[in-house]
Amino acid sequence: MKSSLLCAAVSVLSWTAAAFSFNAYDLGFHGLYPRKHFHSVDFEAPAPKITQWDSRCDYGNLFFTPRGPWVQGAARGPIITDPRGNLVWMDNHRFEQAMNFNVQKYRGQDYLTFWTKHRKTKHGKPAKHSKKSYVMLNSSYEVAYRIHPHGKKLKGDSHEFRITPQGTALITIYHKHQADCTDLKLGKSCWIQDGMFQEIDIETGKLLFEWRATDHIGMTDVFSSPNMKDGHGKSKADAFDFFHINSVDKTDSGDYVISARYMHAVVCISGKTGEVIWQLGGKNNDFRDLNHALDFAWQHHVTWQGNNTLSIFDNHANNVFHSPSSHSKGMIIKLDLEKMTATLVGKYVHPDKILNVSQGSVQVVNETGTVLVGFGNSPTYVEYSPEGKVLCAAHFAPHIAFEIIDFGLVKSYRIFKHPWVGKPKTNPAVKVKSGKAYVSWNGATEVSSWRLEKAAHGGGAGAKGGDDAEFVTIEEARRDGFETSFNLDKIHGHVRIAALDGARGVMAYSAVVKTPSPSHTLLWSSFILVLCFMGLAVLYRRRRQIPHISIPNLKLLDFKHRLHSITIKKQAVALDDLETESSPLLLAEREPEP
Ligand SMILES: *[C@@H]1O[C@H](CO)[C@@H](O)[C@H](O)[C@H]1NC(C)=O
Ligand SMILES: *[C@@H]1O[C@H](CO)[C@@H](O)[C@H](O)[C@H]1NC(C)=O
Ligand SMILES: *[C@@H]1O[C@H](CO)[C@@H](O)[C@H](O)[C@H]1NC(C)=O
Ligand SMILES: CC(=O)N[C@H]1CO[C@H](CO)[C@@H](O)[C@@H]1O
Repeated sequence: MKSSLLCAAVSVLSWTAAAFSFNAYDLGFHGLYPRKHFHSVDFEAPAPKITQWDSRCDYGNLFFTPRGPWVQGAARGPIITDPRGNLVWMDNHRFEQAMNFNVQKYRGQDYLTFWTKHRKTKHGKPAKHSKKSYVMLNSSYEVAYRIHPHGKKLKGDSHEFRITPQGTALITIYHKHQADCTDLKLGKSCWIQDGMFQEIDIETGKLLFEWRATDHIGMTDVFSSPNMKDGHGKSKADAFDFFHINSVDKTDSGDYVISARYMHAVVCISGKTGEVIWQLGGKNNDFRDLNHALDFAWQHHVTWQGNNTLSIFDNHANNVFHSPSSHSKGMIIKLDLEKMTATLVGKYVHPDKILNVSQGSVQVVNETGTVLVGFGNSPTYVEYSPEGKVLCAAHFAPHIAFEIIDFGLVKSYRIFKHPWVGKPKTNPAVKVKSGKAYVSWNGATEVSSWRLEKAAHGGGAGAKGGDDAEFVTIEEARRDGFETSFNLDKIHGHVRIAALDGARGVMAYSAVVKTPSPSHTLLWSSFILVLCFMGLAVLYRRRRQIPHISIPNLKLLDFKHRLHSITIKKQAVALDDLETESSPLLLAEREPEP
């Protein structure tokens, strides 16, 4: 009896050890969404764990949008990190919720593009409804274009925002209306969520093309059936999402390829008539499968790669109950449009054989030829060689939060990799704290070092003006990730920090800040000493009354951060848009409309 118990305990332990490799990160000791904090700014950046690395991944920056019930307050918003996970830029102030964050070219310039929504305010209070739009930020992180769908009451949906070489935007829309649902066995009239897309000219805002699923797709061609997540069709609020469009792209011939998740198909739509030209996968498949090229279901992010080639993220599952033998994967499929055959030319499986129900992306990184796959609902991404060999793998939440049951506590709809040059119009942020000066400059990609300078004449009113002549260089330091620090030992008076480019030219100065004067330091240290002494005395007296409780290894700093994030979390939850994250158990990534 005893030995079998022991045996069970040992096997459970070794399973846990194997699954989470017994490290603090994966067991959740750093929280269910580990974050990096800074002194100079109030950001909570992701702290990804990299489990595999190859120098071929040292290229560009990563663009993603962590979200979910565990990503709140200062942790939200669009995020750029370098390939090793160091923060480059985030904005939790203007864009608290973003999805599909990417870099796209428009008229030869790179823009940061994403879908976002922000809560309107009414009499100073957050209103019930939020405003949704697609945003393009230029290299100084300013809104250069904002795009809205055409049509009364049509709202821009988060699934797609693609800019074409012709300077147009492709967007998706979910439109609720009443329809004849006899084919769905839901009666003569039910509420559905129609799948639509529009092509809009970015410069003029003109609508160039619009397509709607119910005009061209039979309702019997889908694999979905009414359920809690997708609605039952009984009322507008309960409209049945029968089609689930989740990506649109344009082919070289001016037609469109869309991903219809609930059809398990990629559909090519005529740019002239809106008719279906061909369908890959699903009930009306037109292609002969040469090597498991049609082995996908509930897919996302279909991209036209040119030369009759498609990339697809094959989710392969639609609910948490699934067979352990199947898994999600990135796929590259080559079509022959004369012989009507489909060939699988690339297959990208997660090293942990992840199977995930929603979201996800596949990007062929043009410049390196690698393939970056984001696993959507699971907070992990992997970069592969074209042949499918895992080069780099990382996750931004502990294994414990997504390997056992994955309720999407932390996730990113898609993830992309691109080179990016950012030149913010702000100034570097500086903070003097505990004998150090901390400096950072959100989004400034061209800073290579920092220079600490001191006001020459002991500071005072003159120093505030920031006249160059009055400052002398004390020290230079190479940029060290997002935030760099200088020791201020024996430096008294007013200081400022200059951001230097590769040629050591000054790009900008921080504000001028005062370092604590020696007399103050002395005063404070004696005051703190007295406080400590008093504290000790009180503790000593208490100890004789109550039993001793030891708190193992609790760092004061951690505690402060935790306290801080709890306060922020509370505020954020109160203000949070309940539409999206109130039901983490409903694994759909779509934005149910109010
Ligand atoms: C970015 O957009 C803002 C606002 O439209 C504009 O003032 C600024 O000049 C633009 N910056 C660049 C580098 O294009
Ligand atoms: C396009 O595909 C054909 C057939 O697979 C191949 O021979 C050709 O090299 C490809 N062209 C490009 C530019 O990739
Ligand atoms: C891909 O990269 C090549 C050079 O590496 C460039 O000529 C081409 O325009 C790029 N294509 C896209 C779509 O960015
Ligand atoms: C929701 C869901 O299917 N999550 C799965 C993601 O992948 C891991 C690894 O296979 C599974 O354990 C989760 O259940």
